Amino acid sequence: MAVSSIPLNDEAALALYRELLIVRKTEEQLARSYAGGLVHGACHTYVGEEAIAVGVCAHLRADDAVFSTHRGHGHALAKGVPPHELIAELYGRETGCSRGRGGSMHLFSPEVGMMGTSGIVGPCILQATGAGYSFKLLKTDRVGVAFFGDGAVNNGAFHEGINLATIWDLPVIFVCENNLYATEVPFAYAAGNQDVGNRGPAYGLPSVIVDGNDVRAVYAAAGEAVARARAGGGPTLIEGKTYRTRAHAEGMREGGYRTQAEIDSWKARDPVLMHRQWLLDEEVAGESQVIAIENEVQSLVEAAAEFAKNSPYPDGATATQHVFSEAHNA
Ligand SMILES: Cc1ncc(C[n+]2csc(CCOP(=O)(O)OP(=O)(O)O)c2C)c(N)n1
Ligand SMILES: [Mg+2]
Repeated sequence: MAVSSIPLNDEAALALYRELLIVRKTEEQLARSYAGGLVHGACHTYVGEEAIAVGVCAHLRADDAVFSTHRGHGHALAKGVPPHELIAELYGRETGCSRGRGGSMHLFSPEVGMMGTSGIVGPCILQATGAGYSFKLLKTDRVGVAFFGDGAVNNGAFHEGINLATIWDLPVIFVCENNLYATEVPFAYAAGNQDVGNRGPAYGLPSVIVDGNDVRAVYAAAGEAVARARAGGGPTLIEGKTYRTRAHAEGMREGGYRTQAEIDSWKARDPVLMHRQWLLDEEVAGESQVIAIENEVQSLVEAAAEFAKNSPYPDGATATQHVFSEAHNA
């Protein structure tokens, strides 16, 4: 999605709401589908964190490159993968964005600049740096974006990628989604410094901490970072403080490592509901207009799930196709 650049006008604010809903409703559909046995493989939902992908990707074009994580459905959707291609991929169908061969953690759609979700924590930081390097060599104004969790920031990839991007002034946005846990390990245990967005001065790049549940805050910070990168001003590190309100992955236990009170306190700051309330309070839209968007997105996602369910599985005889490039096979 590319709604516009800053400042946020009414049309863009409504477009952000629609995109938040697309991510939320698709994730809720996938959670139901997982429980119903339709999803093959793991399914890490992004519920509670939608404002980060939506606020960042609103500034991106199809020729910008996003590199993502194991929790990447929101990144793919916000970057422009349609819900029916995403759901079909998780159902293992030929109509999925990776032709049913990849599943949740191998979502690829180069046409819209979605350069992959990944089951490996960390490499997306280096891949985005590499994309930024090529964009700079090619003298374009394209940008590379890495989304990664708090679980990636004490990995060597973080240090190496951010340092290289800084010394070479690469057009890269590093977006840390700090949801306070890496699976069941609290960031409070894993890091001596509870902030990631204050590491910038140590590396020499601009860095900022934002409320990752506030789509307008993310939108503003990302708008500045993307504009700087396009203008040759180099990389930015953005930390969004957020929380996943579902289990680490569908089917996993919820209790034990975090309290219900903590989960509830974050649910009270739901990014979708917060933006909805802001639209109403600021009279950007009336209740009926907001409900119309909700109904439209609901129908879109239901139709996407239906499309996926009715799509064929790949033909077994084609198992070796679309795995390596055709040129490689020759
Ligand atoms: C290199 C590597 N080490 C360990 C794992 C196992 N693993 C899968 S998800 C995860 C936690 C990631 O936490 P974070 O980066 O904070 O993302 P979140 O799940 O919170 O969105 C780990 C350790 C992995 N996938 N890759
Ligand atoms: Mg985390």
